[in-house]
Amino acid sequence: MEETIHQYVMERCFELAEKGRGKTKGNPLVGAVLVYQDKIISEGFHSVFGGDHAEVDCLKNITDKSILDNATLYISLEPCNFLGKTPACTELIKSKGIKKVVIGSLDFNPMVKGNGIEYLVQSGIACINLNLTERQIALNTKFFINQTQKRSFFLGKFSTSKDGFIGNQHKRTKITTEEMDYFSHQIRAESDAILVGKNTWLADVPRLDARLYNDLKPKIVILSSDPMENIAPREDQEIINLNLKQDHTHKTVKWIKLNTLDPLEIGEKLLSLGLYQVMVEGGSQVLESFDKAQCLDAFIEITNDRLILSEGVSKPNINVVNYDLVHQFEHQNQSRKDFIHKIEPKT
Ligand code: AOF
Ligand code: ZN
Repeated sequence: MEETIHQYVMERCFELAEKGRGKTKGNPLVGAVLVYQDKIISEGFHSVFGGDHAEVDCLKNITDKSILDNATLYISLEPCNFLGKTPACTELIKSKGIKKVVIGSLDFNPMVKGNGIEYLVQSGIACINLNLTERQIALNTKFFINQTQKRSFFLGKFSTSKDGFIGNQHKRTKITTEEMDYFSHQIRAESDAILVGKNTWLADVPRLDARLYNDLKPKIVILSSDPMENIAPREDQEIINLNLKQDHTHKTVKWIKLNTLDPLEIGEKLLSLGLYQVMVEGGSQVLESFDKAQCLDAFIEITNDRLILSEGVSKPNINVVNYDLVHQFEHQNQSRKDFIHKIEPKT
């Protein structure tokens, strides 16, 4: 009976966590619920990067402190126990006098992972871990990759004609309609940067912003072995050229030298720059290199089923058996398929 209640309330925590999607940057999606005498009396979630954690949001409305002694706090993720951008949630839980906590799973962040629960137990607070690790990874895939692989989460995107071409060699071809581009711009807006290879950049110096969705300007990352010259600085959008020779800054353009253009090294560098999610928009060779290195964490394929190009640059040859198709929809003769790389939950 108690187990059923735990699962039921935890389901609500996961539902609440979803409300923060797209807004928490490098932080996880987390939901929390306070139960007193078999009733939910307060709810909270992590709604913005740098803002209140789910527990804080949930507990801040409780004015009658006497009930906390007999209440149970459910959190989709183990509470943090360090001072980050916000104070430790374990301290808050202890100081509020809560005696029982149920969590969905441990935190993937090595600074927390198990320490939060250990601290609570040592403080005399009863803790139950429902061990919903796979569910946690599905909810917080980006956070999981950032924390366990110490690199950016890479989300690929390409648009193709019905016969499998993404465009011409030196000029960009319009494949999708603006209505479909709106959804792509939404993902750009939720990404910290957009990465392209040198050829894609030179083909038509794309704007790489999210204008159809909002005014956000994700950073632009361009890959090239030799440092690129003649990159025109953009006043409101930083451009980073990852290359093998030069570190340099000029206005809003940064050249950063790497030892290799291996996706793993790229991912480590970009995460260290605070780029948690990076959209990889091409071309095909770049997407294939990320796939080969097991660094293409997800990708979106949009096909215009009315367009036949007959020649041009072929769509990337991605090893699809390594991915799960998680979502698809059609809009005006175009179909979009969302894939996520399969993950072994060895946390
Ligand atoms: C929680 N509840 O709602 C979240 C947690 O810099 P800070 O202070 O925001 O801390 C970020 C870390 O805290 C993050 O890496 C993760 O380990 C944890 N996130 N923890 O107890 C929350 N968002
Ligand atoms: Zn916290």
